[in-house]
Amino acid sequence: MITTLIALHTFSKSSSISVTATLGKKPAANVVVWLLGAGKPNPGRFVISQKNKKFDPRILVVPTGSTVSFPNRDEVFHNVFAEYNAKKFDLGMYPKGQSREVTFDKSGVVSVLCNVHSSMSAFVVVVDSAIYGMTNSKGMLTLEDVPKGSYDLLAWHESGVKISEPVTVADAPIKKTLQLKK
Ligand SMILES: [Cu+2]
Repeated sequence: MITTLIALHTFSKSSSISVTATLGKKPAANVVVWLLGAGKPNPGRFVISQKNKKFDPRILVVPTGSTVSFPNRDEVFHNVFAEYNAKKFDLGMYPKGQSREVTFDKSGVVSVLCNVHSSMSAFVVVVDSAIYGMTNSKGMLTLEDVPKGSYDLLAWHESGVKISEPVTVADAPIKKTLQLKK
């Protein structure tokens, strides 16, 4: 049994990266983390609802090429607009039950707003990566099934902080602490 475990360990082609993000001395939630160079992005379909005059989820990470729809689930009209790649997109005003969508074909951080309600704000973080995630309320995230190799580990927080650190994945799982601010 012990022999088998050792063999599996030796021949595994991937490992994991556990990230803990802190802001000051507190855990930092909703930090978007991704690996550059670990596979091509696999685009998908995502949803950001407009409910109770809020975008939900407020922060979304998607691989490049993904389409995000913005259904209005409120009784009031909402609008969705943003600057994206120095180009403004504006989905206009639309009522409950309607949805409009945007395809994000280039990486970057998109700040999404509603011109009816100035308090409404969301971020779509578009990443050129197949391996990405977001820290939980404890500031933690584990990226699983990372192929062995060297990458750039990138992180983004809505305060504007960006972090880029080299990381090399070998046999053993890796633990990384990202200090967004001391
Ligand atoms: Cu609105």
